[in-house]
Amino acid sequence: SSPLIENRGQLIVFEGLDKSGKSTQSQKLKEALLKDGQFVDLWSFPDRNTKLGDVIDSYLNKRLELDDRSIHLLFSANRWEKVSKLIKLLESGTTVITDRYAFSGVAYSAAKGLPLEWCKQPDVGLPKPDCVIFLQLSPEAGAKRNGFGEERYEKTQFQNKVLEQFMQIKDESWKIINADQNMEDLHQEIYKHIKSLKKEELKRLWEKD
Ligand code: NYM
Ligand code: MG
Repeated sequence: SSPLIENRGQLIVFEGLDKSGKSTQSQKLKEALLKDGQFVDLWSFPDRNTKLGDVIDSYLNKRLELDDRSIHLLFSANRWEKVSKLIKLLESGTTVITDRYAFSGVAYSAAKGLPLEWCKQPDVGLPKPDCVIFLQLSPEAGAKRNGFGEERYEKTQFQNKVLEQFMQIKDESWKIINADQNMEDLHQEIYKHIKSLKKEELKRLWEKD
């Protein structure tokens, strides 16, 4: 492949239900790749540190009510406001790991009953991840983990619906991993998979190629 492809950073996305271990595992992957000498940035969506993110945080903490479509578009806008920085980082050779991305956007909104195709549209054209690590954990196991139930959406029945939607939107770039195992084994499995990825040209999400 061309030097441009060889030198670009990778976009690695963690997805999964609430409390599936994404934050812990994305942090551990970042540390491992840094140790290998790579440039790595760790992001999360929603990014609650922007003005839009502040509104999203209020919604998730039930201080604010919004129409389902309105909040869906805000989650997407919260990704788009960071895209130029994301592309700059990838092109300059930094690998970006994100804790959630557009797949959460679609899965959580579609689980409310919004049409799947409608849900995808606002995120069409975002940088396509080189890999989506999906941490699979049963909603029942997630519910037993610390902190579950505090935010909007953290109800076992709803999480089951979200899981169904995630399974609708997965594609060949997904690696589904059993998250119900110890932290270190899980990390090793993820790390090995990431190391096996071939470098390819950066594509865009949900565009016909
Ligand atoms: N969420 C997250 C959405 O509903 N749409 C989105 O686009 C994104 C990125 O926000 N329950 C939901 C999923 C989570 C919640 O995320 C907060 P986290 O990673 O649990 O802080
Ligand atoms: Mg959460």
